[in-house]
Amino acid sequence: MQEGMIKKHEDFRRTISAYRSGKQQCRSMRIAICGKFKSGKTSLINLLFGLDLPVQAVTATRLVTQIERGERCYRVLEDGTRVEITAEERDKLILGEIDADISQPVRIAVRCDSKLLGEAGEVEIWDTPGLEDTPELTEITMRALEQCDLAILIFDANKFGSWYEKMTLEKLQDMLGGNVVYVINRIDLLNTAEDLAHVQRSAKYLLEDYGNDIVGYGKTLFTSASPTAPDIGALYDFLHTLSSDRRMRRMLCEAAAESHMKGALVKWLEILTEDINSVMQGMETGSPDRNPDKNLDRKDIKILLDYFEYALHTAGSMPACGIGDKLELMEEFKLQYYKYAPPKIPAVCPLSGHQGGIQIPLNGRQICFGRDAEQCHVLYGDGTPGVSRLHCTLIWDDVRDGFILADMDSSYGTFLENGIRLTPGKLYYLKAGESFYLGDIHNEVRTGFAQNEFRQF
Ligand SMILES: Nc1nc2c(ncn2[C@@H]2O[C@H](COP(=O)(O)OP(=O)(O)OP(=O)(O)O)[C@@H](O)[C@H]2O)c(=O)[nH]1
Ligand SMILES: [Mg+2]
Repeated sequence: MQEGMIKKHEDFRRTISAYRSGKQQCRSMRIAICGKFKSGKTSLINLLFGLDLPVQAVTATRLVTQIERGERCYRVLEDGTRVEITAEERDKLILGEIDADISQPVRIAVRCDSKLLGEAGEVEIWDTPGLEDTPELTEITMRALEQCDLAILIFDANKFGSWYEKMTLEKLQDMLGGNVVYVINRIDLLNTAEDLAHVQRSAKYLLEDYGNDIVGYGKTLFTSASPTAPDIGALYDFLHTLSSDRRMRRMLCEAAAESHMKGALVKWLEILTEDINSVMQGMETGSPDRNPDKNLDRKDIKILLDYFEYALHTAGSMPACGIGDKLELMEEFKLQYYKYAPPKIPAVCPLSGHQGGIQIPLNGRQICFGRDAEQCHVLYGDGTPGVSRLHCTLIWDDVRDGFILADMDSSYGTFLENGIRLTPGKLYYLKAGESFYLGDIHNEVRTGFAQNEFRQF
């Protein structure tokens, strides 16, 4: 199998099972502050948490900055390890002045001791790069949102309603199961009370369908992060409620986890469908991935089939996760797979004895070889030279994909095809196609799979 193909599916499987087991919910609640370029995200965070993260009129925030309870600053690497940094390095990294590859999911962790982060750090705030600034920064923010439980979407009061495409609102709503709260910032720049009333009416009109029963629908807070006329009371109160309301946090985390899982499943099913269609086309022509250098073997196709079944089963147990046409695809894929790679039936073929020349399927049981009709499945006549009453046993091991042979303390011994004599009672592993013999080379037994895979006798 193409390395990438199997790895990709393994990653999805791991993500889905983490959501299913509820592991995603055993961490702090993550709140993303997001919004368009220069809407005042970082300024609001500075005011709320008494921080001095870089706020500049032109340079964009280029990395996710995670505000958490504690002291010091860290750079969080892709694998989760943390490297301590100075405040100066922190600012340079955030503004992209240090040559950090921003396409890597590297975050900066800034610690502070605000009680808005909960008594024991139950809440984390993620400051994100501007949405719809550059595709690269939007992608970073979107990936961060996939790991967050609630989004606070910041608007600029002066440009309200002029840029947020319905699509962005829908996307956030979907991604977080409605865990979205809206903030209209820069209200200090509105000239009159009439202007403010106008923005309030527009907000109601635009946002009233977004949200959920936990946060409310179209929940909108008004703020100013102007250094000269700050007004963050409404947002502070909201965060304060959250940090002290455990039940609400749990409900929000559950709602977010369910919709993240749904999002991951939908994406996975799409990719699985694409790969399976390509593998099926390949199976018809005998080359499952249509690339002769990287043929999928039957084990890999089976893994793909198992993942597809798992994904469909999980999606089937979730409300509003349409899988109708995918079930048909799975049936078709199964049929093709079994045609392409018929199930293996481990079997033996003794060359002598009562069943000489006959294929005997193991059918999951341990089979015994010898002269005793009471105990043995593969029988030899009384007086057969070299064969004991109960001579040896053989069983198929699915995990090792091979046979296990053991000598039962026979008088003349059991031998591998290279002539090595088995130590009685010890287990020997044989690959399908390998032979062994009882006492004498004439009593050879061949192993393999029923029907087609035996050597010619
Ligand atoms: N008057 C006024 N200025 C603000 C307000 N909020 C932010 N600013 C100013 O707007 C500029 C950009 O603010 P930032 O906090 O960096 O905005 P941001 O959304 O974090 O920007 P990016 O992360 O780069 O997308 C700064 O010069 C702030 O001082 C506000 O409410 N009122
Ligand atoms: Mg910023």
